[in-house]
Amino acid sequence: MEQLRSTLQENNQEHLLRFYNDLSVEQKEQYLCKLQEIDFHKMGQLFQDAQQSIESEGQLLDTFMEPVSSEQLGSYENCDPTLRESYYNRGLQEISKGTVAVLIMAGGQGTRLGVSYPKGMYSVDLLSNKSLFQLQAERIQKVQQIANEKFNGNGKITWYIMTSVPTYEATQKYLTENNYFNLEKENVVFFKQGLMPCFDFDGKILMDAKDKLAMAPDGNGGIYQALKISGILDDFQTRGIQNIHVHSVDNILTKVADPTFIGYCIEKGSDCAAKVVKKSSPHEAVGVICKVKDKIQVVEYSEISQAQAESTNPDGSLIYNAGNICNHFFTADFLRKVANKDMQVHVAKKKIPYINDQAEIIKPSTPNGIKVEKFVFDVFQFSSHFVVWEVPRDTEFSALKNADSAGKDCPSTARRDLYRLHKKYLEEVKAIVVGDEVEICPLLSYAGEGLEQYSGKQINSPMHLV
Ligand code: UD2
Repeated sequence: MEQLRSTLQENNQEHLLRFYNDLSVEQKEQYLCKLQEIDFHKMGQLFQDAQQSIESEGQLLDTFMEPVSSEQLGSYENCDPTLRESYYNRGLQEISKGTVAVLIMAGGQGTRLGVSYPKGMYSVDLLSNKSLFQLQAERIQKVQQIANEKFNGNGKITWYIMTSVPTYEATQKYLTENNYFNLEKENVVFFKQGLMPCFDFDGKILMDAKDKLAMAPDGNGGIYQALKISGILDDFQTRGIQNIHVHSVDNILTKVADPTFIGYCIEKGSDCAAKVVKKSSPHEAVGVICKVKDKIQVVEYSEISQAQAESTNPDGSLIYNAGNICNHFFTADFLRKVANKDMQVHVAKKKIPYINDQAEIIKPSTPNGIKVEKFVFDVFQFSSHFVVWEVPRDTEFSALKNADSAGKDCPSTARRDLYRLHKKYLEEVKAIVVGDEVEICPLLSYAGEGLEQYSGKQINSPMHLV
């Protein structure tokens, strides 16, 4: 106890013991254990770094930012169709050999969307009424079937689901109750990312109970430590998994286990890659892939300065135009390599419920502290062969971030973009689609293939093809 007290004093955190004497013997024991798990010196360091990045407001980055060189940018649209087909087949071949896994980052809390349950469970009111998780699980089944039929294999895609402490229970319950949407139970693996303490603006860690620190998920960059601590890196080894497609939960168009992307990365000998789309506007809420001090990285939309975001080439196109869509490829070896790397932290000013000196719960109406989180893309600098794959927005990206009142990146734009894509797939096989509400079940077609039966046929909206 004395040693802990002096550690807290050294790090200006002794206020964490101000309710200690009010606790029962059992509460005291549990609280001390939790405090001992925290490296207060490191937390103090994190806060100093955090302060610096808040004050610089993106200026620090400006002076060192450069666009990525064009030869590092692969592009679906500019790629020779035969070469693209070979990437697609290479990806399918790896899936049929069982070396491919999908890892969905599902720890985010759907605050902006305005729901209290995990976003993967959200339905954007499609004709099928399917949730994001169901669409993703069915895309896995379909691409697995295509791969095994083509290469006469029996490969299984393992679906790893990273949740945070707040999203674990609901996610696990939802997927088990829905029988993993017919994926085999042994190929669905849940694991949790870590938590980080929340600070007030003076660097003091907040408490949200007499025996509890205010904690928050450590960001999607928590994945690397979580993979190690949860034994998932060993599970990759056991299952012979070498290629992992890591993507966000909240993009309704995600090509889950995308064979073309996976094949491209493997053919390029890449250990780490990112999918991008051309930004829709200078201030679109996506990070940009660029170089900072000659190291590849993503500068997040919340950290780029307005000047850089708006800077244009002579032809008027944005200089920083490679919009990160939270859709990555890693080899298992690379994930093992970065598991112990100290990651940069990012800060966000937030409204954090806490208890005051009278132990009353305060729910602030304005930001009262900062949350510290790690970003998944901060490991790109450790890659020995980083590549970028640019994809068309209309076939691969429609983010679900906000409630419909926002008018963009919301349920109605997600629903609209999925219907538009599926209508395009049908018109590509010369079907005549009357109206706009047409949905194709992923078990019928993964990405527009296998629809020849509709050639020349008229399809009247609303229509759900299964
Ligand atoms: C993310 C990207 C941004 C852009 C945008 C596209 C990061 C850090 N930023 O911004 O560059 O690609 O998406 O829509 O990736 N998540 C966790 N644990 C956490 C926090 C988030 O698993 O602690 C997951 C979350 O469930 C989602 C993904 O990471 O699947 C993106 O998270 P977000 O919504 O917090 O990121 P956003 O939209 O600010």
